[in-house]
Amino acid sequence: MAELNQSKLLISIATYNEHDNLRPLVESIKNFMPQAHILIVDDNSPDGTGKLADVLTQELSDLHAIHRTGKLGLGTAIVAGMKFAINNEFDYFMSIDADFSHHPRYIPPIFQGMAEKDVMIGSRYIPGGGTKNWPFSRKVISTSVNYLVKLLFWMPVRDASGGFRCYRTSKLKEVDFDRVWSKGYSFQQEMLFRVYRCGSKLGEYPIIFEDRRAGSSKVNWKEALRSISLLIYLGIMSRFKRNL
Ligand SMILES: Nc1nc2c(ncn2[C@@H]2O[C@H](COP(=O)(O)OP(=O)(O)OP(=O)(O)O)[C@@H](O)[C@H]2O)c(=O)[nH]1
Ligand SMILES: [Mg+2]
Repeated sequence: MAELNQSKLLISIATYNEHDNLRPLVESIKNFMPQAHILIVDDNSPDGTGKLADVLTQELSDLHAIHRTGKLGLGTAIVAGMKFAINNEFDYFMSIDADFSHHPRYIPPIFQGMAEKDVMIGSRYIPGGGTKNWPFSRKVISTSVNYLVKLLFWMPVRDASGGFRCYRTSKLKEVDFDRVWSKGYSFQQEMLFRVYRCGSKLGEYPIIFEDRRAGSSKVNWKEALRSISLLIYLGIMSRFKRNL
């Protein structure tokens, strides 16, 4: 445990139109994990989230911001954060949504889990975990996608689609980011599969996922269908090809 306490953790927040959530989220993360550095990856949000990120970097030490030119997708925003963690010699990389669906109170126990694992997942589908205020349709789709992923990839986890995760950076270094196909929703499953193939030990910690606090939902059903097709293709190809 002493080793974990002395290590460097980067907590990365991808943002698109999260102005009203960002400041309270950053304050809450600092409250639960004062020693962590925070990175904001903003895609030129029309609501001024990027400008607020710059204000916060002036106010707080250990806070960094990456500004991209336009909405390039959550997957590529997380990869940008992972590359930042690698290039700046962080030992651990954690991703968290900006809308309080992933409550910062879970950061310490998820991080503690890294003492024995290479990836820790904030999990809705192990005992103690769950969802709150989620429409029935999203519950059904999320559960079905997780069954499908289990069938396709045989990974020893119950929640392969959640984005509240901590990775050991040394394992991320083994992943060839240029080979990652997903830019949208399937990114979480694909990245998990890629680190798992590198021999990572996966762990889960139960979380209650709450629907977003502020801002509007950006769910895109066309992208969801595209992601499911991509996962099916990747799962089948992975049986035949080592070099994906
Ligand atoms: N930088 C960046 N962040 C994004 C992009 N799309 C989504 N995000 C962020 O990624 C996180 C997850 O996206 P959400 O929109 O909350 O996705 P969701 O939880 O499936 O759906 P809702 O909460 O209903 O909108 C949030 O912090 C978003 O602001 C993007 O294209 N670029
Ligand atoms: Mg959300």
